[in-house]
Amino acid sequence: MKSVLTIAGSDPTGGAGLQSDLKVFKSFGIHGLSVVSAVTAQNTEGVAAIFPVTRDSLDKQLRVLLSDIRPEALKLGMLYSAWTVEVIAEMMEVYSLSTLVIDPVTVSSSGASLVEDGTLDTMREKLFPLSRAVTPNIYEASVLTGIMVENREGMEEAAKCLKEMGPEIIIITGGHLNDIALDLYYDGEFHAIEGEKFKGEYHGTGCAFSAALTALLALGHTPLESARQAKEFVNYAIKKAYHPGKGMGMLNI
Ligand code: PXL
Repeated sequence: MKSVLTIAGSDPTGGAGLQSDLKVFKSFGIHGLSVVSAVTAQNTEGVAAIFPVTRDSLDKQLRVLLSDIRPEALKLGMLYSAWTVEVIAEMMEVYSLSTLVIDPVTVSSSGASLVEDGTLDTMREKLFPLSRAVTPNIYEASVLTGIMVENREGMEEAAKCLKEMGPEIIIITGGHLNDIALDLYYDGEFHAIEGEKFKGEYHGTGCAFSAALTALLALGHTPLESARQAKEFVNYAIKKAYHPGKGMGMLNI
């Protein structure tokens, strides 16, 4: 069985973060490895607090794990602190890791900031050039590029700008666009991945998309095929979503 590693925050609701990533990996028949970057205190109504791990903790978690198991692919979710980027870049080199998928998490669906100042800049500079894919939503694409992404033209402009930062492919997920449901895939050529438009906010859709993409790449699918299947996976999970708490719905993974 292939192994895939997520470096992400802990979400006690199980709807996002490493808990969600592990469920997604399992759905694709992949053994999930997880290293915690930060612990959040949250429920379905919102994020109450974030407790980043120490640099020593992240470093040790990774070294001990990677000296034993070699993951087929690596997914980055909420990193929180800027120094996490340096630790991860070093580990990629020391353990010759490839197939890096970056979900450049900035805010939670409930609106809480999930990064410290400077983390995204460092990530763009040090990790984008090493990455196979970066999967921002329209807000994250706007923050990373300074281009206000509100429609297809904006997505195209931002995708080109992001690709110049080094990743092999960019997928801008358009779930938050006003009236269309469009993910834009760009590898030098554009491919529109269209889908159904769902009403309401579902917790962890970005995490699930990116985790599914990582699993599919690890299984050897082409990036475009992986992106298409990952979108179908998330759409199905949204259709079957449920409400275990008072707030946002949970994807059915
Ligand atoms: O959906 C982004 C996200 C990622 N990681 C963690 C989160 C969230 C959103 O709340 O809590 C740990």
